[in-house]
Amino acid sequence: MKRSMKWVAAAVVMAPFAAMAASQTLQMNIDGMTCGNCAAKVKKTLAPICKEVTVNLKAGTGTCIYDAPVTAEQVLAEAQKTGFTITQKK
Ligand SMILES: [Cu+2]
Repeated sequence: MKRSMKWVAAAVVMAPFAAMAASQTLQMNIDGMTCGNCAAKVKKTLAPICKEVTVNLKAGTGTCIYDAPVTAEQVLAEAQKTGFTITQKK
C-alpha cells in the first residue's frame, strides 16, 4: 500500500514534465523528389534533428516528429540543405 501511494505521488510530480516534453509533429511538402534516393536524402538530412522522419515520395510529403528544444523553424532550415523545396504543410 505504501509503495503504490509513493508511485502515484511520483506520477503526479512527473506529469507536467512529460507534458512539456511532448513530441511535436511537422508536416512538410517536399518538392522535387524523383526517386528513392531523393527520399532517402531527406530522411538522412533530418534524422539527426528529428526523432522520427517519414517521407512519402509519391505524395511529395514528409513528416518529422521532434522534441524541444528543436523547433519547426530549425527542422525546416535543416531541410533546405537537401536542395529540395521543403515547406510546412498547412
Ligand atoms: Cu532521386
